[in-house]
Amino acid sequence: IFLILYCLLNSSETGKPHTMLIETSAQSSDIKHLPKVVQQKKKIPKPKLYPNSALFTKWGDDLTEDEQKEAEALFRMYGYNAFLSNRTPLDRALPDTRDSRCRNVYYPEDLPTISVVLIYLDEALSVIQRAIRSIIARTPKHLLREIILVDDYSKNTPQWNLSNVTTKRPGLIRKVRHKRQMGLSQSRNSGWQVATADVVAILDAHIEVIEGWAEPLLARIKADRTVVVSPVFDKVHFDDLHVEKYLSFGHGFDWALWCLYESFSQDWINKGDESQPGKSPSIMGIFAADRRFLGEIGGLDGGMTIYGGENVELGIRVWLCGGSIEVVPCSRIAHIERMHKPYALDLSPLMKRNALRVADVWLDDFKKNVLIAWNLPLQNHGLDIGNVSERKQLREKLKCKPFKWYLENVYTNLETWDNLLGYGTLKNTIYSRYCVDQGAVPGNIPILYECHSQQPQLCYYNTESEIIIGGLRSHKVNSNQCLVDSGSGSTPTLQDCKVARQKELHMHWDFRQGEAIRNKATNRCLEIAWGLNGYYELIIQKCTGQAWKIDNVITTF
Ligand SMILES: *[C@@H]1O[C@H](CO)[C@@H](O)[C@H](O)[C@H]1NC(C)=O
Ligand SMILES: *[C@@H]1O[C@H](CO)[C@@H](O)[C@H](O)[C@H]1NC(C)=O
Ligand SMILES: [Mn+2]
Repeated sequence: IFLILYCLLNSSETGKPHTMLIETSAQSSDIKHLPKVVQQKKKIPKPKLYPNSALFTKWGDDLTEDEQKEAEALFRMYGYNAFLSNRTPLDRALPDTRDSRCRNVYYPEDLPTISVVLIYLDEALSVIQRAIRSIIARTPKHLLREIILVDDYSKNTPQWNLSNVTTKRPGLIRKVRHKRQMGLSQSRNSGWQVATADVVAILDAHIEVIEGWAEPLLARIKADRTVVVSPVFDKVHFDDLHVEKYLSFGHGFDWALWCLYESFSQDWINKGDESQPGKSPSIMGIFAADRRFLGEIGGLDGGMTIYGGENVELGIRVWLCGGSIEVVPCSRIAHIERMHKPYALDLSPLMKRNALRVADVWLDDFKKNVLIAWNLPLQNHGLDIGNVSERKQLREKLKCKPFKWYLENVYTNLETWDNLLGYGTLKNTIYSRYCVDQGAVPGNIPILYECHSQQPQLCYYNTESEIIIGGLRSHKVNSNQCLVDSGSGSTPTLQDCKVARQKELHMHWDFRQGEAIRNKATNRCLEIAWGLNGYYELIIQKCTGQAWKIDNVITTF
């Protein structure tokens, strides 16, 4: 089976669906839950001061009230359990989440040297210290040139005492601090600029590397300097900091450019060796590359602001401009999945702006798919995407391939959305305050509902005369919901479009902007009628001449 999983965890933050957790039942016995620092004695339960805080759902039963206050305050600041981190050994042991085959690989002594860049904004000191400790302890000494800390203008920069982590290797740690917040892209560039080793690994600072993480990355880059590689991230739970093994996936995205994990190619699966690197359409943001090659292809797009899209931009550019991307399962990094990120409560506006920038520079005719995914008009969306002329020049200078090549050769799972005629909310002209909406989920009865223009109300009309309701999926393996007239009764239904096509349900509609929506098979119309409950209802009936409008028209229909 082919899996697609969104990578951002909490939907309140992003408006995106939840990520499924990827549990590996086969290997879960490998994973030792680390001893909890806070002793769990069975006593009279302490009163919970924060019953609604995610931090205390599964953790912290035995904390005193003062401890709860401290832990909650730190959690709000960092999005993870900094209270526990401060009380956990910096050199704690981690489960070895590698495939057993990885442990027997022989790597030559003369691998390229590595500079490790840790970028951060408002990160707990003990978390950064633990990252540094793990890198020093688990990277061959003769290969580790330096660790570069890039502080993107954190609000509370602690007076750092790094003596616990650096005693034996003076000069190993270098610091860069931005004078104002410049975002993920610029942070990565700042680290790259001061790096001196053959290879640069750019990581988040809320990570711990797992034994043997560097060698497989360095070996791939030594074999081919144009390969940009990513380790596999295992999940560190934000509350009790235990490590959960994740399966190896490729890194992809949807047309809004939200990141997601997806299965490697059938070729990779057929090899039957999960320790082998797999080709990936994109990267998540944690990666290693030949330092000079990364410079030659233009580093990260410095015009990106704060958060989002920069990883997809790099992924597309690497593929189009002469390189490739691989995820290397033998290289593993335990990464804290924060409950919330320090950049903004709602990441969507940041993401949208950067996504439009990627679309403008790289996507050619497929730029419209990004606009459709964000439900923006094709002309004059009115958002400021900054100056992209330098990035367009870069694309010319590097003689990069057209985006179509990427869709045909690299990311073949993306649906190209060629057949769309119109998109957006669908409103009846006699009562345009209400929109067609997919209705209750689970369920398959579309309704009329107060307009909010979120995914449940996004509708599409295409050249097959299908009406899709409730969002449009970006990947060929996924399916949309099509409006169907069951032929009797007055209730409209939604059916999986692929199934509806197979079963030849009545799913084809004559529709022109500002006119009736009439089923080709039954000749009945989608209309609204005053219901017994005192509201307008969405129904199918003998046509009475009602008209509909969809927000955006791609091709006149
Ligand atoms: C690091 O060292 C300082 C003193 O140099 C000490 O106060 C602090 O607790 C140490 N941090 C950890 C996490 O061990
Ligand atoms: C965009 O940047 C280029 C150089 O990078 C500059 O020549 C051009 O004037 C800028 N355009 C605008 C509108 O600022
Ligand atoms: Mn992270």
